[in-house]
Amino acid sequence: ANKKKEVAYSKNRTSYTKLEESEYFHRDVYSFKDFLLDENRTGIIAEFKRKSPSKGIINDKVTVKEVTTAYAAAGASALSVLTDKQFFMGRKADVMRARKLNTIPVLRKDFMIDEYQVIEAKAIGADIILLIAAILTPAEIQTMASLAKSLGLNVLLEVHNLEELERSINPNLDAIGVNNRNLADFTVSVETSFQLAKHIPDEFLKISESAISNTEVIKQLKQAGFNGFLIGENFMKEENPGAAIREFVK
Ligand code: IGP
Repeated sequence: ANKKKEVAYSKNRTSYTKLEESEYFHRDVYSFKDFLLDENRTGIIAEFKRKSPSKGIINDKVTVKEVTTAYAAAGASALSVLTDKQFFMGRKADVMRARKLNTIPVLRKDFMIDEYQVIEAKAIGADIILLIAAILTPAEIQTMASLAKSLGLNVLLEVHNLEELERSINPNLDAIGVNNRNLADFTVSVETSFQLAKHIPDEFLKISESAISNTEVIKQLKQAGFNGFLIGENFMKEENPGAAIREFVK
């Protein structure tokens, strides 16, 4: 068994070293906070998402280049790019491309379950990682968040309810995202954000995620203390997501 462990370790070591050789691994990441609180930006974290489990194909005709550069030009504070292949038709190459073409923070959107993926996120050019409370233990969140911080990455913790929030919160997190989509049945309600807002301590950035489709809701979310608004489908469902965000923020 020891031998096996050793082999696994040296295998990991080799692949970690590969990641550390990436041109992006040693870059300084953008501060999520600086871009979210920048008065000249919108607070919108605009998502590139081809497909989702709830909607199926949303848009597989557009390119990372045309969409992310249009999002950034329209004043998005950050980009969210899916790297999960199975459910979202995402790729790690999409994050690399978004990184190369833009000068705002990029969130690697995926189901992160181990430290390798955190190091990988840095290596592909991400600035922010997502940790989902519903699929991680508090200890895993703690370990992955502190590794992310040691690499200079920003950490966004996603919660769906008060119980997840209370058990998962720790000082290595930068932002707390309230997901308005119930992962068990895919139903959505922005009420989730309004209910949880007051329970998020002030030292964390507050993000509302999913099912945001008009600027009136954003106004109300801002009043409730939210700094960021993660929006995917509302833009991606259009033939031209760049035109959609321009119209949205006009
Ligand atoms: C965006 P919407 O409803 O605007 O497309 O939602 C984003 O919040 C959603 O894609 C999301 C997600 C996730 C996807 C939130 N948390 C976790 C994958 C994994």
